[in-house]
Amino acid sequence: MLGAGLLGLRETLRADTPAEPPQSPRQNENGRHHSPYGNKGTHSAAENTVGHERALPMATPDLADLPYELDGGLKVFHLVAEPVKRKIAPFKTIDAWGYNGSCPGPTIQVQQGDRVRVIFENRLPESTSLHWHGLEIPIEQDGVPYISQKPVAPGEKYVYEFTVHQEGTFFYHAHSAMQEMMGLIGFFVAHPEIDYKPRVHHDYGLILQEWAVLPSNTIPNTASMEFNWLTFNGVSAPMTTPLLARLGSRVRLRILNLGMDHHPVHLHGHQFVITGTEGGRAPESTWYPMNTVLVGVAQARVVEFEAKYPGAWMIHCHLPHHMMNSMMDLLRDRQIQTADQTEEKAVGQMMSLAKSVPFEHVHPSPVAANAGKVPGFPQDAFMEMGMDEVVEKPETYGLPKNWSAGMMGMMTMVRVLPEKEYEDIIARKKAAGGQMEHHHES
Ligand SMILES: [Cu+2]
Repeated sequence: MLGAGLLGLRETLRADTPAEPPQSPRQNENGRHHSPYGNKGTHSAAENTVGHERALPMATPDLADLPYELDGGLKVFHLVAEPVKRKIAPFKTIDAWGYNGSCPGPTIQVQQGDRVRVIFENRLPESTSLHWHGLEIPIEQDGVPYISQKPVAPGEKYVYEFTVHQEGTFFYHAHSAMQEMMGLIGFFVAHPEIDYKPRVHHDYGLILQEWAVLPSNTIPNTASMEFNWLTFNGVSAPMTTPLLARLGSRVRLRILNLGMDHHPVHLHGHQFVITGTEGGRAPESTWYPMNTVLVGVAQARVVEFEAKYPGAWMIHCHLPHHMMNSMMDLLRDRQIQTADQTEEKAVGQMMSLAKSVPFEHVHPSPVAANAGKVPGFPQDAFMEMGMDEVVEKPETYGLPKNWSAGMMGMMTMVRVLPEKEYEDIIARKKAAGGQMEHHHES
């Protein structure tokens, strides 16, 4: 089962962006689009997308899809809760909890109307359960310890089975507060029987999480309110894999939040509309233009926009402290020192980090000769950490040199690319093929 599962993961990782994306948005709208996802062996969400009115599967960058097997008409998934080592930044790996070796867990995608069975196994050191957030299912399937079921003890299995009559962006998670903060969450997307209009050409999912991990520690402090690591799909910028969109295409972004804070997620250079919530699709009469959406705890917000302008456009939480990574690890056991800082000392700090993770340290942006005499200095000076080579992947190809110095914390970008450049990166992704897992694994 594990072997088949891994195979399935590999297949679905490639599905990150369609192997043969629609030739042009128009062609897709005409309904000529057929699923590019040929699946052998295990099935994935793509299996049911052949019909021309069926939705594209969502891609979850830096995470895999959960494959399933068919038992008659029933889709059978296997989920294992277990401790997971997750590399959230090139120089920071944490001990989180997740599912099937992944934190957040792999993405489950089904069709509205599907009958679903999830064979769940608990390999955590304590009892847990699985809650299906937002799904209208019988109380026995609700996954709340003591209320709707006996907690699943370590080493035990439990089978959930239900019919998904809804469409929308849902999630699965442990229904125990501290376990949620250890990372036990994943997407559960139910695609509509007939695709939403207007149709989109790219569909991406982002899970927002926050972590309190002290310097030289690897275990999140789930009782702390001082979060120093902020992640999209389990990685901090600049490790987040950029989203790709063809110029002129329509893009859907599903943003899900499970943590202690609400995150105002901002998109640069474009306006979007909220087309759905954790409760399903929103009627078009409710759509209005905006570019920052507040994604509250336990909420999902689905936004859509026309990728009209070429460029690398940021998508990020706009809370200032969420636009940074922990700077504390720079000096291992000490917080970064910026008071009485000289340029020489600042560069020295960066170099000490560069020794442990080889990256080309680009000299920080210039400061004034009298900087030290100006009250308040320094603020962002000395904070840049360009590490382009360390986080290089096909999706970063062609970005301006030292781009990674501008990426920290809860940030990613959507790269709106003209046809030729888009195809070039897709070709590079294909060529990278088997090496792709390297970037996605913890
Ligand atoms: Cu935030």
